Amino acid sequence: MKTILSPLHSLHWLQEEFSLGQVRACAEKPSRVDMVVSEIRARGLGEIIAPNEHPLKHVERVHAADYVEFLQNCWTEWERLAGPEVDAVASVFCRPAMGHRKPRHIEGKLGYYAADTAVGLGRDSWRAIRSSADSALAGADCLLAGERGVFALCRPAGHHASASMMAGYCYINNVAVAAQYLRDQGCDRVAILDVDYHHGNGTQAIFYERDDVYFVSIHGDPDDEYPFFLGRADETGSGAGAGCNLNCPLPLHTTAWPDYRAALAHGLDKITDYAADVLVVSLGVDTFKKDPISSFKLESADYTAMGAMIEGAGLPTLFAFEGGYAVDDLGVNTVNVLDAFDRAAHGGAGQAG
Ligand code: OKP
Ligand code: ZN
Repeated sequence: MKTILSPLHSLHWLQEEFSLGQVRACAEKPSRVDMVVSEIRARGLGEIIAPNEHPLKHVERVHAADYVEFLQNCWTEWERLAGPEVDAVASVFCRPAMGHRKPRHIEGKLGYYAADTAVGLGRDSWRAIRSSADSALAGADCLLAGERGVFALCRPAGHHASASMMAGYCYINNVAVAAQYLRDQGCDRVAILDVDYHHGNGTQAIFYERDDVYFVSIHGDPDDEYPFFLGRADETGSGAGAGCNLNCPLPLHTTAWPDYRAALAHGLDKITDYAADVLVVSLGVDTFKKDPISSFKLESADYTAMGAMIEGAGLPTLFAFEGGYAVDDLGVNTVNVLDAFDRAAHGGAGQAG
């Protein structure tokens, strides 16, 4: 399987995040990608190529133009105010009781577009953000060219970002952009499977009222876990999208492979019933037992089983990287999914590369 990766990802690195009342080192860092790259090379998964730049109009099919403009220009306005050393981070937030008028001041604009403090923008963050979306789009191009499976090693991640909102390390929703692009290029029905530990609230919100994109997310129960405000089982879609959203919240601390596997089998059955043309997977491996910010109990070998199960859906599949913060095990767990998919797709033989 081919991997799409932009070297520009490392331009985005927020050193600190605010959690439980304290500033601490950010779990989301460039070395996450380095670990995955080493494992791809060590296992000979396939070639790693940089994405070509795609027109921003594809991003604007799912994100509001004013939001995309904000992501591009935030730093220039922020630097004038806060200087060149400090990342732009929101410290006020636009709650429903305040209406939703966009202010002129950059501090206010940050609060208008951000859902939390885990989405700072540094000097060159935009270049990394755009390159991450380009990786997803280039991955979609591979499916359109007839490839069975492809891996977009996206960083930053995307699944918490919605049309006009950045949240939880996510700015552009890479998977949503790719899914919309696949629709625009002629795929009639797209399924998205989100196996990241956190609910894909952004992806859900973008497609909630649509029946041309079916969304499944398996995640820590949002009653007890980020993103807290979306991801319940009773959120099933609305309007034309009624019945096209499936949330499988699972309990924190006790969820290991047998329960996870049952939820995944159910989600894949629903995707099969939906009769999608293509599958896009939000591939987060923060379900791992040693993940520092998560509470599921998956083992490294479980990711091999996961990859084979996903292949069993029989669909052209774009994997896009999301979370996973147990850095030492990140490469093995991620490549276990991809390599198992490849082996199942090729009838037991790994692809040379
Ligand atoms: C991104 B992805 C911590 C608050 C949560 C944000 C987590 C974002 C996870 N007290 N911080 O889905 O892996
Ligand atoms: Zn996550």
